[in-house]
Amino acid sequence: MKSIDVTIGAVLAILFAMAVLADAALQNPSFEMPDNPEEYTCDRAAAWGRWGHWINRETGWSPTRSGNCLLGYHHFRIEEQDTSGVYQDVGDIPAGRRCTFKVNVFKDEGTDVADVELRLEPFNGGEALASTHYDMDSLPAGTWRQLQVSAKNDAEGVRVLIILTPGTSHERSGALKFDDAELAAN
Ligand SMILES: [Ca+2]
Repeated sequence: MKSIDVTIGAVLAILFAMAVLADAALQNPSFEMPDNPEEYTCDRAAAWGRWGHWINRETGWSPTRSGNCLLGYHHFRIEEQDTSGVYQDVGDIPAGRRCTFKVNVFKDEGTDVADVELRLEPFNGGEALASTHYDMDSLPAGTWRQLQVSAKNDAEGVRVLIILTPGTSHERSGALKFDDAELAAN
């Protein structure tokens, strides 16, 4: 009987490990860690790539959703037409999993960003697997709202992206805050 107990214990341990794996690990999902560990106020978040303008890790903006830091899109400062964004590659997801990427956004009153896109791409980038678009009318001001996008990955791993398109007028207003990203793969 003892060996059966051991076997059952081993099976339970494996099932537990599989349940943990179902929650794929995004690194630095709350943007608490600076890219440069010796510079607390570093405006790049560790483990996240970025492009474009004024999408910065902020250590002094409030409210955060958790911790002390968030990702701030300084829309009111942007003069260019092109997008800004951040992304992260997650390698340890077997092909064929249903991947769901979520992040929380907080819209400041009067923000006129043209589009917030959550996107999934293959690991290391490529043609989008799925995109979800949010315009400003769909986001309430002054409160946190969770955004999400889902797709099955055709090959191992996935890339998650947040993509921001500035407003069409030359006078851009407001800002967006992002915090508490998560990725599940089932
Ligand atoms: Ca945070």
